[in-house]
Order: sequence, then C-alpha cells, then structure tokens
Amino acid sequence: MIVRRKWWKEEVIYQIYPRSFQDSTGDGFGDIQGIISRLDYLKNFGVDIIWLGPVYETPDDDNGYDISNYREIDPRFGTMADFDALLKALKNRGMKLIMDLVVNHSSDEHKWFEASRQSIDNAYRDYYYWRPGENGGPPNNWLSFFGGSAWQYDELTGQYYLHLFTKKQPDLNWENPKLRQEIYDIIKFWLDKGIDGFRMDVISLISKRLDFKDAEFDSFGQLVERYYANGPRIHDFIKEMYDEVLCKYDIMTVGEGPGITKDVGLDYVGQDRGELNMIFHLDHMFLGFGQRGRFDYRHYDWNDIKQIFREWEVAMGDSGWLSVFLDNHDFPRMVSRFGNDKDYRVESAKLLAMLILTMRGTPCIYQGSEIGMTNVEFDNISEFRDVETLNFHKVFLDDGMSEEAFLKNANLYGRDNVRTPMQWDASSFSGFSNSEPWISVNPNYIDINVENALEDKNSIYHFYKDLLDIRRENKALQYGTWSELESGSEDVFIYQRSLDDSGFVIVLNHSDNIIDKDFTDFMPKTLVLSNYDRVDNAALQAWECRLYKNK
Ligand code: ISL
Repeated sequence: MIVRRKWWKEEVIYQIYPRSFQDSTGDGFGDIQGIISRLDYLKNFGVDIIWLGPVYETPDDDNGYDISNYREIDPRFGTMADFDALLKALKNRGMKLIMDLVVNHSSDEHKWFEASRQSIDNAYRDYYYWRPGENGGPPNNWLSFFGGSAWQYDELTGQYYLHLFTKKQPDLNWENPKLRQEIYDIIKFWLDKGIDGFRMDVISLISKRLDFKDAEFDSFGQLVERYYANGPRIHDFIKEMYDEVLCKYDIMTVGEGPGITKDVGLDYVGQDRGELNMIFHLDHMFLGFGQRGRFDYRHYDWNDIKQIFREWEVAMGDSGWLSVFLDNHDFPRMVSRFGNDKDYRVESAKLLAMLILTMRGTPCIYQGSEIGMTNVEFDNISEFRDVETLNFHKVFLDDGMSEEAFLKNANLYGRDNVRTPMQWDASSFSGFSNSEPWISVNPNYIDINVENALEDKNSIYHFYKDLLDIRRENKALQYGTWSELESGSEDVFIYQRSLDDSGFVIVLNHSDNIIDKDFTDFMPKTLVLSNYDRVDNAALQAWECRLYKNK
C-alpha cells in the first residue's frame, strides 16, 4: 500500500494551553490577544498548526474542558472578535488552527443540562444519561476519572446522572440523534469560520455500554478499556460525524482517547474508513500509572517506552497515522519524565526532540518543551490548581496516604506540572503577565526562558528549529518507512526512515551511561545533527543523539 500524501502528515503541531501562554490584560490569566502577540515567535520557530486548548465559555471546573456555551469565547480569554483576529493573524502567516472539540460531556451549566435536570419528561432529559439508583446508591460501581463514583444524585428528580469526569461534566448522550445534530452544527459553526480541524477530546468514550452493568476490574486503566472506551456504536457515531460534516472540508482531525489500544487504533484512522485522520494514543502517557492511576506510581523504564513505539508502528502500518508526542497539558513535562532534568537537561531534551521529530507520524510539541521547561515542585497542596489533583488529594488522604507521600506523587505526575506559565524571559512572572498568575511560575524561569534560548545558538530551542527545518525539507522524514536496527545495547535506540533512495538513521542513547561501542560502521556517511559538539565514533555520550543521512 502506498502512504497517501496529505498536508497534515507534512506539518508540525504546536499545542497552546491558552491560560498559561501569554496574558495581555494583566489579570494573570493567558488570553487570545496574548497569543496573537506571540505568533511571530511561533512562525519563526517553524511550527505550522496551532492546537488551541478550549477557550469556550466555561465555569472552569476542569480548566475549560467543561463547556457551557460551544459558540462563545469565555470573557477571560477575550471575545469572538479576538478569536477572529487570531485566525486571521495565523492565516496571514501561512499557519493553521485546530480547536479542541469537547463533546463527550458538557458543563452542568450548559443550557441543555439545566433543562435536562428539570423534570423526567423534559425535552432535553435524554441529552444526558439519567438513571434511577440501585439499592439506595448509584446505578452501578463505575468510577470517575477524577475520583469517586461516576454518578451524581440530583434531588430535583431523584435520579442520578453519569459523569465520567467531574460532577460538573455530565456525559452527553450520543444515542440521541437530536443531540448529534446539535454537535454537528457546532462543528460546522467553527469550520465555516475557517479553522483547519479539531483535536477531539476523549472521543473514544462517546458510545456507552447501555446496560450499565457493574464493572469487574483490577485497575482503573482496565475499567476504562473494558467498560468506557470503544463502545458498541463508537464507529457509527464517528462515521456519521464524518459523513455529515467533516468530509465536506479540507481539514484534519486528531482523536484523543484513553482506551484506544493498538488493537483497535486502525478502526479509528484506517485511511479508507472515513473516520479520523490521526490519533493521540495514550499508552506511553499511562506508563507509571498504578492500579489507582497517576498518584499510585508504578516503575517502568525505557524498554517499555520503546516497545510501545514499536508496537504502534506495526499497528498503524501504511494505512493509519499517529500524532507523535511525549507530553501535553495532562501529563508531566517530557524532560522530567523521560529525560534527566537534573544532570542532562539540555542533552536529554534534545534527544527527546529528535525522537518526536523523526518518528513516523505528525509531531506535536507542547508549549515550553521547546525550551526544555521542567516539572515544578510545590510544597503545599494550596499551590495546586488542578481539580484532578485536589480531588485525589482528598481520596488518597482519606484512605490513609500521608500528605508528604501524596505531594511527592503530585509533584511527579500531577497535571499542574505542565500548566505553569510559559517562561518568556527573566522579568517578574517570566514575561507571562505583569501580575500574579493563576498558577505560580516555575522558579527556574530565571535560567530557562525563551529570551535566553533565542540568544544561545546551542539551546534546545535552536536544536528543535534545526530539526523542524530538516523535517520540512525531507520527505523521507514525513513519509519514509520506519524500521529498527539492532543496537546491541539496551540503552540505545536506533532506527531508520527510508523513502525511495533517500534515508536517515537515528541513534539515541537514552541513558546517563557512556556507551563504548562504535556504531558508525553501519551508519550512512553524513552526520546531519547531534547534541554534542564533538562526536566520538568509538562511543556515545550520555543522552547523545545523532541524525545521519545517506546522501
Ligand atoms: O489526565 C487524565 C486522568 O488521569 C487522563 O486520563 C485524561 O483524563 C484523559 O487523557 C482525557 O483528557 C481529556 O479529557 C479530560 C480533560 O480533563 C483533559 O484535560 C483532556 O485532555 C476531560 O475533558
């Protein structure tokens, strides 16, 4: 099979987390005008597609992933005129915009839900999942992603509603055709404005197993995979959305979702299925999650990471497509998690950059990773903002975990690690804002910031920029086949990308160890890029990465 050529396979995505990117009004909260003021930075960096996190009207229980009006911009981010200006400013620069589509659930303050809860026979009742209790408790034993039961009792009608996330995020009932039409209209509204596609939040969860049987599971991950994800009508719904609206535009879609395993991945993105263009699978993101999730750490190592990359490569074959990423707004900073942010921050951040920009798939770079931003360390629970961390703080402490142990886990794996303000310069509040931000700036902003990175020719930023240039100019890095080469060392990952007679070999020493081994005899001649000034053919330095080209 020939891999089809598409613009979204050739370009690179940059994820903006709006509240933490740039504040323009001085309220400590990032906004759309702030983003506009930084577009030249992004254009010059060399990314093509901006993924804008949710900026819709929201009560903000889960940082905008709880939407109360899908056709309005939340005033904290600006106005619709600001949004239109952003879109125009991007187009003027030859860049594209994709938005978050959050339609597994709405906010409980959405007018649909407000009507739905009024009475059992309300016209909107069936837009959500309402069920009577069982034996004086919730309808079944399902758990919410953010702690506690997935059902909330509502006194008004004496029934429970389903919420896989917080109780302020009731799940929408996709079985209802009227609801589906409303969603397609919302999609049309934004596409008609000229946006270039969507990142679809937890799209794997929109079809429910309607018997709502009690679940049997050993871990939260298993509960999601067996009972929440890939429900019986998932592909009917996605296909219908494609046929009714998506197929009419030249856009890209990327589906996010827990429970999209390598065995079912192609069902979402096989090139002739008429569903989605690519997925963000989360297998590598869930590494380290124990039975009870992210605050219950379980050991893993680089062999697990590599195995996931290999397996997905095979699973996608020539028909499917992935977006390749190592962090986003839900998981720790990649250099802190997969690199060594203490002794080899610069080297390991560059190695991780080389990995995401040379694997097969559309790379997605999360804001700040291009300057090697790290996890933050908070000493007190009052400094955390994320509803997931705050809810689980209560759950784990009630179950006997110590405050200290919980904080350790939250600092390791909590989502606030990636949500601290963008570090632009060494001025107060890191140039993000001129007043106290909604979440503290990471104190390392004095050293780690964009201004320093732009000045230093050896910075992580410039390394990314070089990789972006190389990827843009070489079709082999976009469409080339992927195959692994035997490295003979468990600390070294070697693979090649080939297209026609052009090819690259990538060598990554993902460890603190020096590897005394000569890899050059089976390497192509030209070393294109490395993260060390001097390359020693007889050894690989700690976190050394090299990109060779055959011509
Ligand atoms: O972060 C997680 C919980 O531990 C993930 O499982 C996460 O919930 C999952 O990746 C889905 O994330 C998306 O939907 C959530 C929202 O909180 C996340 O920010 C979003 O990316 C609910 O809308």
